[in-house]
Amino acid sequence: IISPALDQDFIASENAALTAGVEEDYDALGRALDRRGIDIEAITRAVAAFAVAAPSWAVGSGGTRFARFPMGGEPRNIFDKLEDCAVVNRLAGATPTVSLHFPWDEVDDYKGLTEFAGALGLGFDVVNSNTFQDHPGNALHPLSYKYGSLSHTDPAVRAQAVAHNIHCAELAAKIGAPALTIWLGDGSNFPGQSNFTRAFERYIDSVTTVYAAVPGGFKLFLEHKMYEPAFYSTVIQDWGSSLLAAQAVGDNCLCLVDLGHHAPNVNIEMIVARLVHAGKLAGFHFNDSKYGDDDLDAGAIEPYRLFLVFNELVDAEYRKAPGFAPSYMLDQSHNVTDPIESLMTSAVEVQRAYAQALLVDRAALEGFQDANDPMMASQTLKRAFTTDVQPILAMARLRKDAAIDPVGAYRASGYRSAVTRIRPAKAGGSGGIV
Ligand code: PSV
Ligand code: MN
Ligand code: MN
Repeated sequence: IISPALDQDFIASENAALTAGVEEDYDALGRALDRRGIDIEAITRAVAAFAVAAPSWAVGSGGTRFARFPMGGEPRNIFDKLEDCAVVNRLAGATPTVSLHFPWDEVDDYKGLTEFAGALGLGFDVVNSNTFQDHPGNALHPLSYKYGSLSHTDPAVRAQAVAHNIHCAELAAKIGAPALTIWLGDGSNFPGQSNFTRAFERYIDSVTTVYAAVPGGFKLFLEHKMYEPAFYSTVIQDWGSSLLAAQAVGDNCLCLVDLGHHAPNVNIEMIVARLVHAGKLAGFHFNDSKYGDDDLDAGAIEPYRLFLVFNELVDAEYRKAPGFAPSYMLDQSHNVTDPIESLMTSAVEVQRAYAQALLVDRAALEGFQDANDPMMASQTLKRAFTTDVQPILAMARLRKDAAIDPVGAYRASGYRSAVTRIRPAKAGGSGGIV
């Protein structure tokens, strides 16, 4: 598609009216940070270099198990999805890669797909397998996953799920993706339905078989989730099970943290610290939630928690934690917003949390911790969190030729109406996640 949303001159003209204000605010913030001994340019450089992958599955309207309300111009295939992701990256300047989901995003020609993405300025990040639903008509999935996949009681279903994951790793190699994330829905709905120990052992055995088949250096990420679709027990329900499994499988098997996959009130930032300590932090699926796996936009509900997660990540960077190189991805479902607007906003919120965490005076914090001064320690974090870093984020975008105001520029571009004219309307329906 040829759209102003992807056009440099259009973005520059949208930025023109806002540039003087950004420069003024940036200079003022620079002086204020200088008084705190912080070089604003160093922070802006780090923010500009920060990237988070966009999920291919999030550019269509989401839904709940009750209903899905489609919007206009929903992507028909992975090529349309990549065009939408290119708009997200072009305007917000923070999502240069896309995470694919197989078999949803399977094509015949991966060289062509990689070239198509490259022409849009996009690369590929970690890929995802899917054995949490059946794939009718797909010859590689003749057996049902109704009662599980990698941990299924039937060795034939386990073998099918193993083969699918190996296939996904092969596709990852074709597009230059560095890792495969395995999230599955395996679990049980009734006490007694499943033997916890035997299911876990079957799971570890299956993942070990996948691991043995993938090339050296390629990573497997295990994604835990407390509940849903299974409502009594889930095989990899928390970071403890995830860590035990990753340790049993091998060095290149790591634990992925999706922010929505925990019990309410769980201290996620502490889980992050523990996984860093164990050298097992794979990375993140960023989103936000109030109740469960709500998949709301990152930073929409609990921005302080997002900041505290980044505080741990910056601390690990600062301490030079061995092997620390997490992958950052968004994983959201957009039921009532335009997904392009939500993804841009979320990418900026994740960047914001990173920028705020970079402002923490780490030497002072360590001093307050060692001196057992909880008030000053907590104020040190709050001081960083309450600093308005908006001018840094805007300046980083301006310097990258992205939009100072991504949502404003997107609306002015008319992209949604343009794709609504080209792409046929999709059905709504009574439920389903994608
Ligand atoms: C499951 O809730 C999840 O977070 C996993 O990451 C899936 O791959 C993704 O959603 C899309 O269904
Ligand atoms: Mn996820
Ligand atoms: Mn989820």
